[in-house]
Amino acid sequence: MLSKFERYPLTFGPTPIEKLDRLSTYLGGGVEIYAKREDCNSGLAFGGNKLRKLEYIVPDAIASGADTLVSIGGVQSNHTRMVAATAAKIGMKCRLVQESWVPHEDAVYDRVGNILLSRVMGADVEMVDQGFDIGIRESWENALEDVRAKGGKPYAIPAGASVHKFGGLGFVGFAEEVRAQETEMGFTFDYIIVCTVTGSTHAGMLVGFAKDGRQRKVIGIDASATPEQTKAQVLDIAQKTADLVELGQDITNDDVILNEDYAYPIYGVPSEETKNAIRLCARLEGMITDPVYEGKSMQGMIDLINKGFFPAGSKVLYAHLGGVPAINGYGYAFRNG
Ligand code: 5PA
Repeated sequence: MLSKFERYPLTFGPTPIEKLDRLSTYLGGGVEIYAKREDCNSGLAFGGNKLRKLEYIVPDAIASGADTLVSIGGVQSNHTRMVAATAAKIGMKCRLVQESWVPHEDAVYDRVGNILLSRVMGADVEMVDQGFDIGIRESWENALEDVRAKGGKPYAIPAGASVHKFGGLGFVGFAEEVRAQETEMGFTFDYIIVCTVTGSTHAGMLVGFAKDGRQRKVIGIDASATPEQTKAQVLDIAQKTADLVELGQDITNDDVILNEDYAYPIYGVPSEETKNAIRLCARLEGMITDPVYEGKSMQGMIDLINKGFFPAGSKVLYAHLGGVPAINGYGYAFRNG
């Protein structure tokens, strides 16, 4: 589905699929849980889901003659870290807008984890006092203008690389990769769990898995706590991406399965249940998930298994999308383990 698009490699190649035996057994053994380790996908600053997206965006950035990648996220944005790493790798400058998307408890929140790494990689980091919003932001448009005013040539990458024209392609590739791995392993997954916020990860998967009729088996776990906006953005990106790859079938609102039950209390703040899911997975599997995204989708998957949502014998693929560096900003929450 992607052969006509140029791709700039930023990842090691196909990501491993790992069986989570101890977690599966702990949860009763009725469901087999596997994890696709997007968190281990690259040597670029700890990797993560944004690199698959950026692989299809970088050729356009280079072709545009730009000298500066400009993007936006919260203070502990994984996406902005990935843009900083990508800029370093391709020899461009990087300008990042870090908004105050999360009310935080830790004094070091704006000094550790993702933002620390972005600064080390030489990004020009601007802190902006604005709350959470996955849409197009004035602060980001101002940053683009500022780069221009200073004689630079910016290349615009929106939040999460999502509403970029090529933002959905990377995760179409994820679905194709899973299909090839399924052929090798000799079985197919019944469900795919994905954490959803700005939408292009979920949207790309929908399009990729629509090819074999599995788009409604992609279960998005909302972590935005603004699910209406997120769902609409997933649908829009999925429809545009389907056109782009010439899928040949419509993606409709009913194809977007977004579970809203685990994003509480608010974006970026883990509930007690999220923290417990992070601990459980860490203690049974040594697999670390973060308090903003993957911890919430882990909590969602565990709860859905406990509730009997997946029929006995189901094989569930948890997409581990990365994001672990942010846990450094949550030392208080985990001060006692
Ligand atoms: C993010 C996003 P989408 O934004 O494509 O829906 O992906 C959700 C997601 N898991 C899931 C991890 C680890 C993520 O980092 N992160 C954003 C960021 O700024 O880091 C875009 C919000």
